[in-house]
Amino acid sequence: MNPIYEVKAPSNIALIKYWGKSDSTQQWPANSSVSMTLKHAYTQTKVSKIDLATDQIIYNGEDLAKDCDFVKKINVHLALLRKWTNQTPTSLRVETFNSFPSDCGIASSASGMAALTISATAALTDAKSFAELHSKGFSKEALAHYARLGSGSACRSLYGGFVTWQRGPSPQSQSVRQLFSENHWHLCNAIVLVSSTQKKVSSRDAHAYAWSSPLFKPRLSYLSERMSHLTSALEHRDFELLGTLAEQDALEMHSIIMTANPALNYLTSQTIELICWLREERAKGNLFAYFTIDAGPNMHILCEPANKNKVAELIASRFPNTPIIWDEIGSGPELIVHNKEES
Ligand code: 2P0
Repeated sequence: MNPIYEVKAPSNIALIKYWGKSDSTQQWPANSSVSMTLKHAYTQTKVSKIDLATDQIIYNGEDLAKDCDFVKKINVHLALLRKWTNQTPTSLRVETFNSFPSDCGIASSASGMAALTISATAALTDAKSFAELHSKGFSKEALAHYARLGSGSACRSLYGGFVTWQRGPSPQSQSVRQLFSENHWHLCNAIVLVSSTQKKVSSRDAHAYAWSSPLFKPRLSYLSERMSHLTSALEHRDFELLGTLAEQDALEMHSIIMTANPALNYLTSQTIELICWLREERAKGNLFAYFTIDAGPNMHILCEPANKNKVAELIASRFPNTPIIWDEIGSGPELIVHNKEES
């Protein structure tokens, strides 16, 4: 009777974006980044050992074909985890579910790779908690390292609250840590769902083009300054400063994407309309909210809880047909182990 190792890992939204890599094999980012861990946008992954020759991958209830890209990506990551845990011959059943639309700029690869890394490592090592994983040599830091190899932004989903992924002076010295816990500052995040269509060019490909934009090197030259201002905004709960920096950083990332070779564009005319609208409402004093946008068309509106109803009301009156997914700062991943008969 094999137990089921279930992990709920959150997505995260970057306030200072990871964009571009210095070394793609070692997943060494070109810059350090900071994110806020979410609560309701998560991936739930259940892993158990099976007596079959190959792995079984089930995504949102569907038994996926072995040759689809999603399964291939999971297989590559499972091979890495088997090697790390020294459990090469073990086959696994992986059942995974996203609480939100995938591949459209809500960081499903972050929550997905974090959930897969923790659940598969726990299953392969028979560890029933993070403490047990740690005692067997699989610390959160080490799990973040392996999650990062699957997808860069996934390493930040190992922790709750506000999290930084520091580039460090070499690929080996990069690190991930919590800056402030979720109890430090309760922020809300309204994901304005402009489109839930899968994006045409993956973030992975787009990262590689960053270096060809003339704006990329100038960005890298002053990011450490923005990072220290952002850390100070978080420390002092200075929402205006946090929002100003998050907007600058998101627009800068999209400017790089749009001026790279090949030039890409993740924004739509509705995203631009939303940007103009939100800034006008803020200038008029109607809305104390700021935005950020990941590698997709959807806008993440950041606000403090006292302004949540006002944000919802104004969006509903100006964009009545656009769905909103409400989220907030969250506490990081959870690991639960079930015996098969109770699952
Ligand atoms: C981030 N994004 O900091 C940035 C901002 C999207 C926009 O990291 O190649 O899926 O797997 O390391 O993590 C999305 O890219 O890329 C991303 P890989 P990933 O969240």
